[in-house]
Amino acid sequence: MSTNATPATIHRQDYRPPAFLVDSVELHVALHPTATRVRARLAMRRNGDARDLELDGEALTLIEASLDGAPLAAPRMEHLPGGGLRIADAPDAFVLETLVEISPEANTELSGLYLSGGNYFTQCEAEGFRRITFFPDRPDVMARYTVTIEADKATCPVLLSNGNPAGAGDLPGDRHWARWEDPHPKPSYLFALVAGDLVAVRDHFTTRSGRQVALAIYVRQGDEDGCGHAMDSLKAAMAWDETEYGLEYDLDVFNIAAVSDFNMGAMENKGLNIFNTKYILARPDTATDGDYEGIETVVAHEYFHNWTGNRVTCRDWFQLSLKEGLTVFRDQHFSEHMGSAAVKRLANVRRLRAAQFPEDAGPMAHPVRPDSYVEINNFYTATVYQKGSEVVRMMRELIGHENFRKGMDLYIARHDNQAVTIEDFVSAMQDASGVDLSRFSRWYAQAGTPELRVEDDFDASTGRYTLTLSQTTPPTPGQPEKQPVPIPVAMGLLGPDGVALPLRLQGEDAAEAPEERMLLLEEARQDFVFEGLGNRRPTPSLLRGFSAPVKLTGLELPALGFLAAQDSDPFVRWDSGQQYAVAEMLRLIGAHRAGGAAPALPEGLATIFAAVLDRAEADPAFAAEALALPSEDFVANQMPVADPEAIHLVRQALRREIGARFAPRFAGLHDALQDTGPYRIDGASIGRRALRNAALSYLAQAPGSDGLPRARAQFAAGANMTDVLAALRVLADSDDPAREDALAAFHASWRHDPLVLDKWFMLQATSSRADTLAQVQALALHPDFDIRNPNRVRALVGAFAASNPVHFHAASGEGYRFLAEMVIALDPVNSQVAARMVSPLGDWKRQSPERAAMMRAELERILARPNLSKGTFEKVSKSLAE
Ligand code: B3K
Ligand code: ZN
Repeated sequence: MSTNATPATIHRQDYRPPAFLVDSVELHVALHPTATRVRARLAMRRNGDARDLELDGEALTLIEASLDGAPLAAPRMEHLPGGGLRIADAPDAFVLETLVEISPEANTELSGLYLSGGNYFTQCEAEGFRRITFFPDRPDVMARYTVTIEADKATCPVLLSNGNPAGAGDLPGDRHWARWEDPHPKPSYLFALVAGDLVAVRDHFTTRSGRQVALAIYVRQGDEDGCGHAMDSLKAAMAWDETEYGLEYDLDVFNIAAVSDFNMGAMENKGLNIFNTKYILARPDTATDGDYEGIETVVAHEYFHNWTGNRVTCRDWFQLSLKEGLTVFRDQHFSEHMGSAAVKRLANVRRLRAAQFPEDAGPMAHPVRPDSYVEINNFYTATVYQKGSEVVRMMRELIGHENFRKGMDLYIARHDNQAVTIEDFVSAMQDASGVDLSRFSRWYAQAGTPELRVEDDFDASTGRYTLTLSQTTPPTPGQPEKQPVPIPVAMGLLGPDGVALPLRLQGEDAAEAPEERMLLLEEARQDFVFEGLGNRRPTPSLLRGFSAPVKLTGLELPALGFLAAQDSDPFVRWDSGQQYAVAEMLRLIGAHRAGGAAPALPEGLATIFAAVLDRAEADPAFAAEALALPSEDFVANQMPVADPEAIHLVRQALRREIGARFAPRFAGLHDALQDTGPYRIDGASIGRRALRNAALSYLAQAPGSDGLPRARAQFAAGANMTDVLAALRVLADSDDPAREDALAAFHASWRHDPLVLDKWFMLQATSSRADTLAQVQALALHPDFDIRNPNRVRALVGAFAASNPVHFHAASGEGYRFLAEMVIALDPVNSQVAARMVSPLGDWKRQSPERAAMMRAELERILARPNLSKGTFEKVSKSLAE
């Protein structure tokens, strides 16, 4: 029996405006590791009929409170069950003063004010401010903040908060103070404070209207040499927001502080972004190309929030995608501009399919704008972020790029300094473009990934081609019936020779037939009739650029092979190759399960690979993507009942066969693409390294090849972390005699660099070797494993459970048990991270009955723990629902 009381569900429809507003906040924070004192002076006023004032609060010790100078006490003031405060009979306007004590040192949740490496940091989104002071902690209460921080001079030389600096001075007892004023009203979730022994890497930016902005990145001493890429990315993002959207920065300073203990990637606090060190620190010898790309994206993302999120914020947390979907769209667009646009696009699609599609098909499926939640932190999801971004992208394609820009201008002009809804955003787009978006809004309301099915018919005697598109969206929890959504389908038709055919829809003028166009599927099923094709039977190239977040089905192998080789659209070329590979893998898995012989490389697939290799050096980044077989999870998601062992066996066999078949070409690429000059982080250099390392990885699979010696040499050469890690991954997956030494050497070199050590954990957690599960269990007891550090937990536990399906789904059930034990151990320490770790266990419906029963048993075991956090409770109980 669970001893957990069922926590309350919050419903979107229950939204009510705040009963009281806060005009200004004066905070005085006297820092101390175990007894920080926070004095808050709130100028408040009534905003409705309610007489009683209710304030949120959590883990606060109240010292004193007063209203308009008069001390407050029971019975007028009472403590509420969750930790909040109620004050009866509040006047229309008043000043409320409270003094509380909190312990940053005891705060392992990393929400509110906490200590990391002796320095103070805050994290307030979504509901952390209530762990700092009593407050109406909801995003539609926007106030002006003045913050005074006081601390020991020696341990805390740096004192930072939001806005502009507004004074500093010394205090008796070797203490000092600093004041910060934020002129822009903001919701409490954007409050931030950083204090400690940090050093600043400085730069500056002049906005296009001439405002001088002082930029600083605060890091621990010794990390200064890792900030260059983050700083460059920041300046590029600031310039991009001006040229692309006309949006300038609005304070005198922009500060970033980096912290090793952080629940997620970064946080967009006004004027004082706080970042996981993972998304700031990078040197060629410590960070991979992927890390560099992540830094560029996340720095830009947080910067872009200054307008989409901070100046215009969310009315309530159901509107989260208003800021997150839009800001992901903005950062993806920026990154496409900074690198190879086509390759960035398909990498983002790959991520969407890996994370969001399964979420949409699983127990936690929810619309981009959810209808209810228990713990809002569980809804910072791939659906809200990535699918939300795809919805914005579709809207831009539907109304046109110019209208989209007008819509953004209108949205900001209308709602600057307001807390608004997704409807407000759609209305601005609709009003600016004149396009009716009411039906389109279903994308925000309906969960589940639509399946787009294609059928076609060609009449060579009339030159008429009928393309029939139909859509269905499977039921999701709480949404059994689905309506059709408008699906923009960017498309072309290829003639038998691969040349683009003119696209003339029935009734159109022959003179204006384009070679590419956007069809809009609005109904469940529609015919699109093309004319004037003569006797050239077309092959349809659909969903170019991934014009909608849907699953495309209905194309047969010959068409996929043809598109993979011939289409002009890089996304369709890549995707057709992937779909082809999935179809063949599913066939081979079926044959293997039926007791067939060892899987052999299908000739059609070999032809596609050969074509990719032929063109590899013309676009190495694209080739690296096209050479990657679909992941084991992706294949599993296409099966009614997954078979992790068979999938792994077939995928590994194909990798071996591909390695063997093309060994000389892989060896040639590995030689030819070796970097000679200094390490460079431009798109072309990244692409070359990606292709070279893809070649090495295949080569190492080929029996009798020199792949492993090459990996050893590449590891030893230590040119840069991208190449070192790629080589070490090959060794870590192998039985090579040098494996143990290489891992030990890597550990010895980097044991003092937490971000690099995370890679050491992650490589072992995701190894395909048979002994991986035992290794992972041992690593959880390693002295360098620290359950209080979220990066380390993600590197070992998260990577194993989410990215090593064959071992996580070990037939013994040990993988499930390991994850459950970690969740149980983590929940009382850091419930946000614990709840995130639960997801892989929720996938039981897709597994065999034996595995499903073991997964459910582990979920039940977690649920039976006393005092489970509401976040973990929500994830586990929803995961168990039939
Ligand atoms: N807004 C933050 C995420 C906060 C997560 C709270 N659990 C970072 C971002 O999306 O930019
Ligand atoms: Zn964001």
